[in-house]
Amino acid sequence: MTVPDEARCMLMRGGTSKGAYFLAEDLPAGAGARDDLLLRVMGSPDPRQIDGLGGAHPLTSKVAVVSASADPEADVDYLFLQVGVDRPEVSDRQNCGNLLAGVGPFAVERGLVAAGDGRTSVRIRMVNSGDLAVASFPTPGGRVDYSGTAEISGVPGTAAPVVIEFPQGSGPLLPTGHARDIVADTPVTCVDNGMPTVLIAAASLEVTGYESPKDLEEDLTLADRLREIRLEAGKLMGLGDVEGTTVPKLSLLAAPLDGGAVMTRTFIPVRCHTSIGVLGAASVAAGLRVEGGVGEGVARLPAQGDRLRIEHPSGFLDIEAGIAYDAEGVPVARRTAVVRTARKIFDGTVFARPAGAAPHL
Ligand code: NQM
Repeated sequence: MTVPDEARCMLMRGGTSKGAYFLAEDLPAGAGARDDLLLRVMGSPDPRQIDGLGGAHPLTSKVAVVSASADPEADVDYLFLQVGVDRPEVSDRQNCGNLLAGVGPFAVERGLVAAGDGRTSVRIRMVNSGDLAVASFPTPGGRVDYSGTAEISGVPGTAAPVVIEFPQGSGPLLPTGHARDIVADTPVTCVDNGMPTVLIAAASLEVTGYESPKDLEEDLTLADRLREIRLEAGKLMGLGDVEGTTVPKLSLLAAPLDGGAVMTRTFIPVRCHTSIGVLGAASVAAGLRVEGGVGEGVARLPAQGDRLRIEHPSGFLDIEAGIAYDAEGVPVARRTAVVRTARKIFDGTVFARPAGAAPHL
């Protein structure tokens, strides 16, 4: 297999994450050669990713692969790939709603979608889940404008808003079929509104849910407990053996501190998120509304409307996510909508570490 050592690439911040965006045609067609190149582009495996683009954290070791879509309901296909930081792994088992924020602007920048004069909407098929999303953003004069006044917690400054809407998702909202399960002696709600997530009241793990991500990551007793819950919940959710995978995520819930619906600490799944993922927040928001779920008695839901404020370690994320009950009384997700921002950081050619030059670990 001959794998190239360079590729056309755009580095973008998408929401509170950062990643390398590629046209599918600019990467090797086979998954083996593609992943080999991406690991070397990111500088993985290496905890510092010193010899590549990666930022030494899962939130900055991400890739978006974008192409024109054959689906008549979509303009582009978006495949998300999570590149391991200290492990030589590239996973397509999860989606990423944060990098999704950059996909529409990237599609316009690369000429896959023609910009409207003023605003552009791009219909995106998320290849990882098969679900659709629609992103709209300002394109004055037919060019993407990244500047604006929208503010999102976890990103300094302001930027142009990217409004993302998800019509109803494809899979079951409650993958175990129950509002509440007991997993490793712990009450949980397993929910999937775009991201398989296990909701747990922080108090049931003897933490407050207000600790810093660093303090939680250093709590080895907690790490063992979360690992045990995740492995068991993964099986119950139909995900099989999740030992080496990035899903399900785990969100610890505590009462809100600042007028929101709930405070969260989300494990993705080993590192603790410095904010919260978009689809992770969509799953938390929908899960809180499920009657009999573990959010009851912890969350404070607004009296009306679909809008919820999810508090997290660096602020909050406002999201519209409603549920309904079908004729059999099974909860199903309705439309989800969120505002993110994105920014082009560089556009050019990325030069990968040469094949075979693995870093010393
Ligand atoms: O849940 C991190 C992120 C994410 C995922 C993760 C995301 C989402 O913040 O939609 O965006 O959960 O691994 O980038």
